[in-house]
Amino acid sequence: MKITKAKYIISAPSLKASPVFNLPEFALIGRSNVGKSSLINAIANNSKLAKTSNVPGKTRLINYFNINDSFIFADLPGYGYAKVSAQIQNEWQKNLENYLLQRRDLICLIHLVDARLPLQKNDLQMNEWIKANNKNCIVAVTKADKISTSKTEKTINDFSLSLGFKAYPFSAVNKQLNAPFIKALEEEISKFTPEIIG
Ligand SMILES: Nc1nc2c(ncn2[C@@H]2O[C@H](COP(=O)(O)OP(=O)(O)O)[C@@H](O)[C@H]2O)c(=O)[nH]1
Ligand SMILES: [Mg+2]
Repeated sequence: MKITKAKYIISAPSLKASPVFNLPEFALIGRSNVGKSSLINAIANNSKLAKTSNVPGKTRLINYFNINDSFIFADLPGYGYAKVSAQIQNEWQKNLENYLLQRRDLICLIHLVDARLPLQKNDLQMNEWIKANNKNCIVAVTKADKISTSKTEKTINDFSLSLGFKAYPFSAVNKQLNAPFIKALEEEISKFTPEIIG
């Protein structure tokens, strides 16, 4: 897969406000700061496409990116960000669940976890939810450049076993590590059958 174009499309507050693209869609889920925006930028070969920062944003929006006119990345707000009111969190939870359960062309969730950290409580909660709802999912183990090469294989296997989905190393810094992840995306995309319109 050679990415020649990537474009930010829109930020939507809910499923209802989301356009239908008729393209296979991947949703990026993970804690704030795990590397969701960096993953999008790395795949898109555009360091400015999705905002990356150390300061997690407060905005609860689904950010849609069109990659190569062949698939969509939906960047979801990171979980584990406590500085919003319980009411806003509950509201968003409903919105998010609605999107994850009803979005027509959502073919696969990408659950991002940090290679350097043990699975956190909210990672495990997310994983339970994904399994309870029978969602298709792959795990991206981010910041893989931060762990020694000799540990990578075991780390990936451990994540895969703990979460019950295939896991792949990912690095926005050392892109050579990303080939198996990209291949997994391609495999998911190849299973997509577009809706016949008209
Ligand atoms: N070393 C390294 N740092 C990363 C990687 N991915 C993200 N980061 C850093 O982690 C921080 C959070 O990344 P970001 O993509 O904004 O996370 P998000 O909140 O999940 O969107 C930023 O400082 C990034 O530069 C990676 O693969 N390797
Ligand atoms: Mg982000």
